[in-house]
Amino acid sequence: MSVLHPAPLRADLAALDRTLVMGVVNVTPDSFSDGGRWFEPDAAVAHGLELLAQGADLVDVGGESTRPGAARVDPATERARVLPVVSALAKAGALVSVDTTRAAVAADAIEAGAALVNDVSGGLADSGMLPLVADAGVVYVAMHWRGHSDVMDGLAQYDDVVADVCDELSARLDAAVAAGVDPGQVVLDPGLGFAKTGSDNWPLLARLDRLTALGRPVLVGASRKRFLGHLLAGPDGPAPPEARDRATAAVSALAAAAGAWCVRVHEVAGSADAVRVAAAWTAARTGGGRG
Ligand code: PMM
Repeated sequence: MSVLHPAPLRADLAALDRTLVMGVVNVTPDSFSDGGRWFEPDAAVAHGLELLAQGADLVDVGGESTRPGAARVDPATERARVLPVVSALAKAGALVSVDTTRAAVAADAIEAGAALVNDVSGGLADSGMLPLVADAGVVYVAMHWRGHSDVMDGLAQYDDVVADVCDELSARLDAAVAAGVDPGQVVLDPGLGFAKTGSDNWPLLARLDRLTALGRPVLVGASRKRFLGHLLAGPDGPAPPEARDRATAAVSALAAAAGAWCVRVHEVAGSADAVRVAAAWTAARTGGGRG
């Protein structure tokens, strides 16, 4: 087995020797990539099921936009957006992750069937989050973060972006362990686009080995992000979010080949193929060729 999985992870997924694909279900009116399309609970549930049918291994349900500049939603609104969707998808047999920085929302989502907590603040936004994760024993994604979306663009100052992000994530892992979280529960994420300039994202991808060297599974969320829009810019300016899916799939292939545990994507089919290509490629290199 070359892919390092966190624990506890559902047995069928823990048995896979490839990078997993997390499909994004944003129950928000204003996400940068798909804002508003799945805002009604029924539409969000149907979209989650469609992503699973297209090959997602798990789905990530979020009710608060983290688009650069976005204002916060209140906890009651966030809760009302995510809980019915988490509950319905979990009941349908999906492995569900909840994308929240709030401990109370995470606790209710776990109660409703979520098996993962995806916290873009890595425990910094809510002091109750790490104790909750320790207590609940769920998989915890700790993303690199320096501040909420309304201020994060001003916080993109690094001496050496790869070293600084690794140091800050390492500190979040230490904080989680100090709060009683088992290190085996923790997944680390470089937080592409969060307090990062466009050019900060590429070294983080290119040196994913520095992040995997911290000894924890790594999640990569490049899907439809601004830096891909700039990469693919034409005469009319940056490519729009929906035109970034092929580039996202290319990142998924490269991230998987570099040892990522999971890729978080809006368009699943391309990345589902990409992670399988990377697994066959890696297996052949290590002498265990398949297919
Ligand atoms: N990016 C977004 C939201 N949640 N979670 C993790 N772990 N990593 C990410 O990179 C990440 C995330 C922003 O994208 P969206 O608004 O399209 O969901």
